[in-house]
Parts: sequence; C-alpha cells; structure tokens
Amino acid sequence: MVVPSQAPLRMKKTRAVGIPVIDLSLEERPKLCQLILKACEEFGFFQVQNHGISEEIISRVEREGQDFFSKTACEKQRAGPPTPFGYGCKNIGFNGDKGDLEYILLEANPHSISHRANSISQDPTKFRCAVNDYIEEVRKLACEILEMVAEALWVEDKFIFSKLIRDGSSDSCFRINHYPSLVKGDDNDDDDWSGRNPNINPQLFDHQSKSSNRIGFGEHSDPQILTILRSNNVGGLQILSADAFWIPIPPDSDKFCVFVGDAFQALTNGRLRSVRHRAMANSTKARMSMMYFAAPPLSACIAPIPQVVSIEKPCIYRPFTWGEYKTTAYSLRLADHRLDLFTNS
Ligand code: GA4
Repeated sequence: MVVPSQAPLRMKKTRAVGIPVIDLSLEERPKLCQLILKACEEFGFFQVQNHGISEEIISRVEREGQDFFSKTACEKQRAGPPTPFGYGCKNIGFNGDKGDLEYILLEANPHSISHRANSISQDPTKFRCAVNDYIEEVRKLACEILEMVAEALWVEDKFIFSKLIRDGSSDSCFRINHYPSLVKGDDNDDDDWSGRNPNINPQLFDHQSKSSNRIGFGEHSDPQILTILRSNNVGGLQILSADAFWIPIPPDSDKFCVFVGDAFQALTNGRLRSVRHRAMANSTKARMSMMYFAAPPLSACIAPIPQVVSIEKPCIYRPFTWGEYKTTAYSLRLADHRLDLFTNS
C-alpha cells in the first residue's frame, strides 16, 4: 500500500515527553486558564481529565461505532461515500491520501445526523440520540476551553471564540475512526468486535511489519479551531513537538485530547500553535477514536483578535473566510502546510 506521508517517519524521531494533562476539577479558574493557554502555546495540545462528560454518554456513542464497524463492507457502504460525509475506508480526502483505517464522517448538526442515521444504523433513533447527546457535551467542553483561552488572553468578550462554534450554522463535524487490528479475534474489549471485521483483508498488510509502524492516519494538522478527541485504551496517537520529535500520547479512555487547529492559530496570530499529529495503527489491538472538530460557519471571517496584534507582532495571515480555508484544505494533500498559503508576505 502506498502511504504518502511515510517520509516523516524516517526523518523525525520519537521521544517521550511530559505533555500537559489538565485536571479541570482541581485548579482555580485563573490558574486553569493560564495552564490551558500555556499548553496551547507550547504544544498546541493537551489532555483533560475530570471533564464532567458522563461515561454513559461516551459509551453509548462508542457502542454505536462498534456496531457500525462490525457490519459487512456492503452494509457499511450504504452510509458512504465520505465525499465529504459518509463512510470511508482507507481513502482520505480527495487527493490520493490513504491510511490503514475506516471511518464515519458526519456533519455535527442534529438535522444532518437524523438524515444520515437511517443509512448507518438499524435503530436510527438510538444512533441519532447517542451521537447528538455526545456532540452536545463535547461542544460544551470545547466552548469552555475556548472561553478559558480568551480569559487568559485578557479578551474582554470571553465568548469571542466560542460564539463561532455555538453559532447554529457552525460547520463543525464529527468523525469516528476505526484502526483495525491485524489479528483475528484480537483482545480489544470483552466482546471482540473488531477482530472479526470482515472488511479487512490481512493480506493487504503482508509486506508491512507487524510492529507498530503502519500509518493509520498520516501527519497533518486539523484545519478547524479546536478538536476534541477521545479514544479507547489502545495507543497510536502521536503529536509532533516544536523541535520535530514525535511524542506518543499514552491512551486513556477517561481523558479527552484537545488539539489546536489551523483556524485557532490564525485567530491568535500564531500565538497558539496548530499541532501536527498522526495515528499509528496498532497491529494487535483495534483502536477506535471519536473526534469533534469545532469549526465556525462557512462565512465567518478568520482574522486575528486585536489583543494579539502589535507593531512588534504584525498580522501574519491575511483575513480569510472559513469556507475559503476549507476549500483550500480539500484541494491539497493531508500533510500540506496549508496555513502557509495565507501568510501576508
Ligand atoms: C483533517 C481533520 C478532519 O479529520 C477532516 C479531514 C479531512 C478528511 O479526512 O476528509 C481532510 C483533512 C482533515 C485535512 C485536509 C483535507 C481534508 C482530508 C484532506 C486531505 C474531516 C478535516 O476537516 O480535515
């Protein structure tokens, strides 16, 4: 299989580094705001624990994902193709990127989820409720984090970022990725749902090592404002540090991972850093991750807030609409540095 973004695997080394884990229940608000801002500046990434999202809400949507991915290839394809929303297998985007995964990609609004639910689940109401309840909760978490960043930046209107994703016409989306194991009857969870996936042909991977160097989802940054990810207890996620080392993120299903996206980097004039990351496919255990990508409405203007612009720090990027940025992202490859196309110089 041709995996376009394999070059960075050879160029960049992996190392273990303490990445921030922020306990939302522990700190006083001003301290919490500063910790979050610092993590967004240094890594563009952090994990949160004691986030307040109930295990029941998480496990309902996780179960829906498991049920869906255990279906036959034919049944799954009823939900596709993912151009731009639906079921995808190995193909990512429109320009030839590939990964060892399958996924469902949905618009994160109740109307569109109701519409899709019929082709995804035999019990569309159950699917719709599980996904909508989950999205509602992660959207609240994303808003809370955006508000804390605004507070830490001393912005008078603390809703300056969060209102973009609360807007009824926000272009946010929701994705469930399944990185299958190569082992039949793998030991992931008690019910062994993914090892029996009839859609995955182990011969596809014959030429690849069974150690963990298969690329599940290649190196990229997320185009949106903020991403909230939750995975099962199987590792694979790695983030790229500022000094170009791959940092493996220990899996923990009790925590959420938070990623700064390109639009947030532009809104903060480069003060926050959009984090490049990738997912390695684990050969012995199936990994499932769920991502909420918080985006503004298509017509929203992405321009730096005044607090981050000065004579010493002039605007790095020209203003653009989210729609324009999204179109550019989809016209490029996964690993491209698309924000560089929007610099002023
Ligand atoms: C990365 C973040 C989200 O998963 C996503 C991805 C999208 C896709 O898989 O269709 C993109 C990718 C993501 C970045 C650049 C473009 C678009 C594939 C691709 C090559 C849904 C998104 O919004 O951008």
